[in-house]
Amino acid sequence: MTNNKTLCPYCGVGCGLEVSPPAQAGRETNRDSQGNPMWKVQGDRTHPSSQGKVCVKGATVTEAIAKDRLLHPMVRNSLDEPFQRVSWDEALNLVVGRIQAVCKSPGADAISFYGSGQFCTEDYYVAAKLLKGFLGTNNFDTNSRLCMSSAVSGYVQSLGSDGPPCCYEDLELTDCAFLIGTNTADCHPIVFNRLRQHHKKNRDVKLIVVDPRTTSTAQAADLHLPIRPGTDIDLLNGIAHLLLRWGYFDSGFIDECTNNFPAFADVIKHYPPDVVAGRCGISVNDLETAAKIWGKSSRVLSMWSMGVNQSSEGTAKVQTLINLHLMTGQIGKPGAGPFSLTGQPNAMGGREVGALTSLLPGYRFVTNPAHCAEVEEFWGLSAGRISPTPGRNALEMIRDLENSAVKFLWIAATNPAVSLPDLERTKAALRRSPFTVYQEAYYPTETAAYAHVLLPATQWSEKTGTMTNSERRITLCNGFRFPQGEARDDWAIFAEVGRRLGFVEQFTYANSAEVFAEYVQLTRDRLCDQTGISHNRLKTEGPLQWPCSESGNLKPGEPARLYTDLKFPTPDKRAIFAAYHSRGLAEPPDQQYPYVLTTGRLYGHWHTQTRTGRIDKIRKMHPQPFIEIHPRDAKKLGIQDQDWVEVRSRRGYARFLATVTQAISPGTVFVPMHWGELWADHAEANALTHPEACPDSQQPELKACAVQLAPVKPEIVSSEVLYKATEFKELTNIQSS
Ligand SMILES: Nc1nc2c(c(=O)[nH]1)N[C@H]1C(S)=C(S)[C@@H](COP(=O)(O)OP(=O)(O)OC[C@H]3O[C@@H](n4cnc5c(=O)[nH]c(N)nc54)[C@H](O)[C@@H]3O)O[C@H]1N2
Ligand SMILES: Nc1nc2c(c(=O)[nH]1)N[C@H]1C(S)=C(S)[C@@H](COP(=O)(O)OP(=O)(O)OC[C@H]3O[C@@H](n4cnc5c(=O)[nH]c(N)nc54)[C@H](O)[C@@H]3O)O[C@H]1N2
Ligand code: SF4
Ligand SMILES: [Mo]
Repeated sequence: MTNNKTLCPYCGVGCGLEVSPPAQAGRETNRDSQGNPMWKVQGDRTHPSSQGKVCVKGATVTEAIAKDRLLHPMVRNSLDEPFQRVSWDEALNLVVGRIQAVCKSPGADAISFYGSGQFCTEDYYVAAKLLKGFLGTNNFDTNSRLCMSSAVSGYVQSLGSDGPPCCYEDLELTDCAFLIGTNTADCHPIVFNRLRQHHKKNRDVKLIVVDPRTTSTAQAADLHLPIRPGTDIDLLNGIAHLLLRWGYFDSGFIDECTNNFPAFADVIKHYPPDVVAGRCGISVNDLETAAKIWGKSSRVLSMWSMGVNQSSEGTAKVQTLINLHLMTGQIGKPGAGPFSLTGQPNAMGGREVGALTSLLPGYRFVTNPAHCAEVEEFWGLSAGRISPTPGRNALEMIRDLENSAVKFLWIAATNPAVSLPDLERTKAALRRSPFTVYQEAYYPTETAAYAHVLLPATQWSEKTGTMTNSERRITLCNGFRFPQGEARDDWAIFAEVGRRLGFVEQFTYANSAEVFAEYVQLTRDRLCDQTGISHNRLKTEGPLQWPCSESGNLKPGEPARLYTDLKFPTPDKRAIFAAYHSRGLAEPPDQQYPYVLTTGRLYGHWHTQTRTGRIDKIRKMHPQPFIEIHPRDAKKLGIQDQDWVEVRSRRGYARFLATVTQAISPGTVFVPMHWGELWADHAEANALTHPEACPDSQQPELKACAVQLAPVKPEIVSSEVLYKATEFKELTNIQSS
């Protein structure tokens, strides 16, 4: 394996890429549309997850990596002042001095760190060691709070541990793929591609899609259930009701491998088909068809993502889906299982490393004294140094900025001024922060406007580290370009801060391979055992799935599944049925706000567009934000296709061009999440959303809020939504030197 193999830095599918330099002897130079030389990308055929395939995002990624980069450390005293370029030494002195002062008074609890599923495992690890270990605060959260935390909490509560048990080979072995709350075709394209091939080749293989919108995923389905937003638990309990009634359950598995079935059976009694169909807004016939397909299939693979997780009952939704697998014994065997599709490229790695407020490395919990003791010993800390209480999560961070409990905010590799809910409130809270460090690869991004210190980070292509994809496969992302400007690797910045705080020995690493080697020791004998993996092994043998212990004999490319012995990591080795009734949406529509707004993604764009907004091909694909409205609602409101519409919620407003389409259910509207302040005027999905969250996972309900709609006169909005990077530069007052 040569060192031009890497991983796509976008979604959790984790496709292998091969990159070749812009100018190669005897070959024509690759250029982007502006004529700049560009690294060429192709799929890595040897990568077991993607087998040479890539989608448009992976294929165009190199077009954005050198544009609008943050090149030097910058500081300013207040948000109204311009940034001044400083040396790394000055910037780090300032940061370290501030941490020391805050730790002295009022104490480390006033520090909040907010990171990202786009970190490499090594970045997370050093940050977690610094914050949770050496600073003694669990106020370390990541944007996975908005993304995967319900999946984590659902897996933990139903199966005893986090960790998707399936692998991609199951896509080609299943009889029934049950896709719920996932637009896989647009958001996990290469997973969908593999599934679709299998589905097309085998007429008996069934594809069921549960989504209020007729997405491109739903269009490929044998059965599409366009349920009302927030009625997933009704649907899943309704399917369980029929499976029980018709005798499609595995009593052996239920008896031998699970607990709590009676409580679950008690709940599903209350979900007869007519009640469920009415609540979900689907026909009894379709509900029965879904249950029949599930019941008759010998291998059922369910997949889900944000339509399930981003909900005020996200954990309950995940567990209710897992219930169906437990009831029918559809887990721990090829082609079957509850498969959470991870959003970001390394959200999985974050979970393994403990990058949520309640976690520690190796799937450990801060609330478990034995876990704390193990990690303390490994890091050479005194007993009790790690706090036994979960720290401040993303939403609590906003709350505590409001009440001035946060004195030092450190944000890295995420753009909360676009991606957090209830943006007006979020921005006001960020504005109150007495000291914010923002560690980014690009400039400008919306969040830079709220920073006192900007630290330039290297990004994919410039740094070497590992990432774990949805099927628990770890790939080495090789750095293949020189860093831009003075940018440094995230892990190296955290380590440098650690050394400057006096922990020289504990934070001295020659390279990221050393960081990884240290980290894997904390996975020894844990479910996510990675002690058999090293940068060197990944380099020579290619990507590896965990579990992969030192003594393990798994060969590269050989599929690994969890729970094939039907033993689960709970105290009595049994999985647990959850018994949940549906609670519905946190903010249901009413007379004043009669529509449900749902938000999500488009095929070409990635989140807040820091990369994809700078790629011509993708901007042409999705030139502007829009709102999908059903023709019936449009007619009632006097809105025609391409009219401007103002959308208001209790928290804010935004304006979009209408796309009048049957692809959305009546009563529901959809807007994409990708347009922040930098890319369009008043088109932020999160200006509208609310921060109500799941009580178990604390994941906010980004998928539903109540809104009202009204047509607006075209003269009050600009006819074209503009790319405003230059203006934004002035807005945030950067001074280039
Ligand atoms: N192109 C692209 N791909 C991406 C990303 C990207 O930004 N762009 N981001 C990555 C990340 S981090 C993530 S988390 C994933 C997200 O991947 P997905 O979860 O597939 O994407 P979303 O569009 O956020 O939401 C999925 C679907 O949930 C549906 N939905 C809304 N409410 C409900 C409900 O109540 N019940 C059900 N069953 N469905 C509902 C929406 O209509 C939508 O089609 O994508 C990853 N891949
Ligand atoms: N309404 C609504 N809101 C949502 C969602 C939704 O469906 N609807 N989805 C939520 C979900 S699932 C997610 S995951 C979030 C995503 O939201 P964000 O995390 O805010 O989105 P990104 O644009 O991916 O931001 C990542 C940032 O990291 C920077 N970056 C890239 N690589 C590196 C690196 O190596 N180091 C450093 N330091 N920086 C780097 C990028 O330039 C970019 O600015 O949005 C959430 N918000
Ligand atoms: S499917 Fe995901 S990982 Fe694969 S190329 Fe597309 S964005 Fe990258
Ligand atoms: Mo995500």
